[in-house]
Amino acid sequence: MPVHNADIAAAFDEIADLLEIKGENPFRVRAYRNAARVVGDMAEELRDKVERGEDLTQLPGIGKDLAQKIGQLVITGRIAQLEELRQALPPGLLDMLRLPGLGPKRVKVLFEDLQLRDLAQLAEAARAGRIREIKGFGEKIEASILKAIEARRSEGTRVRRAAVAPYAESLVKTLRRVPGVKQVEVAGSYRRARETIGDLDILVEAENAASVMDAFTGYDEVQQVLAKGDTKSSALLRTGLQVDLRVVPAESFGAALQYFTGSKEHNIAVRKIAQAKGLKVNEYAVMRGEAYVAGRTEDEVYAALGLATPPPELRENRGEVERAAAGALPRLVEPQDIRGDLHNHSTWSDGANTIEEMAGAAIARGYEYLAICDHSKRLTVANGLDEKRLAKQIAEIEALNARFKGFRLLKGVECDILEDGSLDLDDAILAELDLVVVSVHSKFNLSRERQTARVLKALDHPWATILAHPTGRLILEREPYEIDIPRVIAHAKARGCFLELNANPMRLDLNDVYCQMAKDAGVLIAINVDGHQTGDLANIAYGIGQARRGWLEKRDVLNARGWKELSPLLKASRRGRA
Ligand code: DGT
Ligand code: CA
Ligand code: CA
Ligand code: ZN
Repeated sequence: MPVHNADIAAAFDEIADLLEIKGENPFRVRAYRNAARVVGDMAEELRDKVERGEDLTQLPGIGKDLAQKIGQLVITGRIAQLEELRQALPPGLLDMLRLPGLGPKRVKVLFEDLQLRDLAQLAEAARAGRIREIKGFGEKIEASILKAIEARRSEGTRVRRAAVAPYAESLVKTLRRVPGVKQVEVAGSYRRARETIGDLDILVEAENAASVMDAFTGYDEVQQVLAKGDTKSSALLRTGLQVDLRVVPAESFGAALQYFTGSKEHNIAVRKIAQAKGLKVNEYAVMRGEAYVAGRTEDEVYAALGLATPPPELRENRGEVERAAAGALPRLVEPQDIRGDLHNHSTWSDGANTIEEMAGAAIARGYEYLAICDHSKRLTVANGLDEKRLAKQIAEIEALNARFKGFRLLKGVECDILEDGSLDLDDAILAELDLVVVSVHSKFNLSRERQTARVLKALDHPWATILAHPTGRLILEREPYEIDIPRVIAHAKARGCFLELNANPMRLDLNDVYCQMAKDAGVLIAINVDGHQTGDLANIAYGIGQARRGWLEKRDVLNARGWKELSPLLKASRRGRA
């Protein structure tokens, strides 16, 4: 199995963890951690360098010893030192180390004094009140350990949708190539475009199940086959992601797709409708008594129940079943509805591409407009623009615009909202722009009252146009800050501003529920990629997925409007409050 940089980085991190628990020299530990970061960030596969016999000690932070270990891992698939460390220490200690609040020193004590070797034993000891007895621990730490273990359990091992997408796509491609395969679809939360995914559910219609199962378990990212049967197999990929694969006959494919797309709550509501009609629905078919009614296609299954087919993104039992029964489902926004993007960066602040390059990428997508909204001066780490530099940028954009036909760059800024709700740049320069995106990048820990007041005040500003990433959350990494979004929505409506659905797959902020709330309040949503390089424009797909989960239709989306329609909307949002 080929060794990727991520594998090398993970091995170094694990060595660092184990050395730390053993109480080894902190400098040695840090050398491994640094190396893990350097390797993890490298674009080129080290495997290729090793195979070409290149000198790895040229890389920052990689000495002779580490270079040799990389070579060992690439060539033999193992690092002898890591194997020895694993032998010497129980593997469950690493899980303990990853609990918030437990560093290597504490794990060492728990292991040596109480002989605790994994999370199960740790939880048991905490419940029995044995942790509080240890010197330096106490009741508070005992309680927080229990809480952290519970949280880990309920969270499971979900991953962001974007981390799963490449595997979903390549698996589908691999399976479609297997001779005799008729159809392959990804079902489950992935098909519903949830922002995080627990596992992948794949359905295949094929003449010969055995060859499909062989192709699946032989897929080169599979690390461990959990089960291999005639109709179902499960495997863990190298990333730890579980994939469940089912082979179903043609007459059941639609029923299986409906069932395994879920959600469970949606399925329960659908089953009730079926029962009321004297029908039964399961993963094989819709049945009346012993008689087969439907099951070949999803449309056929829903039609048999008197329902229009709800788009997968709506299937959360949030009203879609009633609407499907009434034949009144929304026509959700689609990728081709998007006419431009209203929040992008360039090399003027922390972007990787020039304004011209960003424009080229937007034109290549068929966009009519692209707003350049670099950071403002307070964000010094991002090389934010002050009034002078912004004035220069405006001149550059105007010069570039003279060269385009059927496309325009919009002059904008992503202006920081300061702690008191005022904006980071002078009104005079803001007045020169086509739009002003405002956002919170600091003081995340204000009280709900103060954070909300801060943002409302920013929206009161005569030139504020769009509130970017309104809750500040980073999926699976940072909770949203405390803020009253229903009030923000009402305020945006009253002031005639817009809210962003940030399409960066780490953010997807606003979330689905808030998008629906904004739509119901009549506030238009800008689905923006917040691009920092040309490739980021492709992230619009993630934003569209979330928008569809939020019931948004074309008319609810600000940048689903062409420039002719958009221009007066931007102007009105400002003139109305000037
Ligand atoms: P995930 O994997 O946690 O991100 O979420 P899902 O929705 O993909 O859930 P998963 O993989 O456990 O199951 C796939 C679908 O199968 C689920 O969305 C609905 C269906 N399903 C699973 N278990 C049940 C069940 O107990 N009852 C019903 N009605 N449907 C179920
Ligand atoms: Ca799933
Ligand atoms: Ca599953
Ligand atoms: Zn931004």
